[in-house]
Amino acid sequence: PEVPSAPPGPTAPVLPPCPDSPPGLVGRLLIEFTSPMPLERVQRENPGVLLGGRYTPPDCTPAQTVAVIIPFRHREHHLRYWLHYLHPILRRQRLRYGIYVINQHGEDTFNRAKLLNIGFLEALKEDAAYDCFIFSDVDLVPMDDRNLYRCGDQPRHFAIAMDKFGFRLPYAGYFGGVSGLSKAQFLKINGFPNEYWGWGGEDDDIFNRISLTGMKISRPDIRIGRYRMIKHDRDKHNEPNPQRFTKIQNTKLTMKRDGIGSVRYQVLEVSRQPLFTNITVDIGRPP
Ligand code: UDH
Ligand code: NGS
Repeated sequence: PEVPSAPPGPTAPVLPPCPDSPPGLVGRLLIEFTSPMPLERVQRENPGVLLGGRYTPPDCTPAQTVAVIIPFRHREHHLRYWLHYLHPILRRQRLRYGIYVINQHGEDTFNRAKLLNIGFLEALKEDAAYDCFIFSDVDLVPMDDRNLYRCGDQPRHFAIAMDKFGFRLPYAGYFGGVSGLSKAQFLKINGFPNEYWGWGGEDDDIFNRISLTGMKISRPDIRIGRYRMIKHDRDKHNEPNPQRFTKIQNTKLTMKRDGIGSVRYQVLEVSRQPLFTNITVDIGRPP
């Protein structure tokens, strides 16, 4: 007798793979930070974003799942602009993504790279499917939606033509602002350093880790990797780190012991907001 086939009934539609070049992109964007940006407005304008800042394209299946990690403390009004501009861009790019704001608790010295390490671990706890991690400062907004926030076969540097640097790289090895690594690339370099307290050098250490493990930075076209930075004064408790110049000379030695395998912290709160997941962490203080 013949084996009966599955009965007809509601099944999840199989969506085609998302295209390599998303069709709905608009190219160059007008970015400004003058009009006020209430969070209620940003929420109203992004109804398709799910709780915690998650999004999945309705019409295709993306190849990757992207966690966007933002190091954060006391920059609420920058975050509102960032969410206002980035959600529509990421949606047009047909990404499956989630937004994670890693909020440093307390007033001790800021530590950007340690917060990014924590973002990697905490995003994976939320969803083991994340395989691409985009690390973005909260004050950087891309001026062109063809700058696709996804990972490739080499670590990616996105913020290569910032307005404050005259739309050029400040130096060949610059890896600051916005960068992206696949899970495998991130683990290959033992993640980011945890021992850069205060401003500067941590992005150069990450660049060293990538070079030392035989990888090469990939970058978009200079006409596409353009960014506006929201102007701001120097933050409190993020003074230039006087140790940064010697530390970046020693990446080869330190990267084995200092990285994703050695990050110690305590999660104080995970709060799923309409447009992002806010994770408040105690990361300790410099020794
Ligand atoms: N960040 C915070 N809060 C802080 C410090 C840093 O959220 O208190 C985050 C934020 O995502 C920021 C990123 O860390 O975008 C990088 O820090 P930064 O903005 O201080 O670095 P940047 O190089 O500025 O942009 C350094 C001070 C520039 C002073 C210029 C005065 N005209
Ligand atoms: C380098 C810093 C980087 C920093 C870059 C741009 O000198 O961390 O300037 O800084 N490296 C060291 O200090 C060793 S910026 O002009 O954005 O303030 O990202």
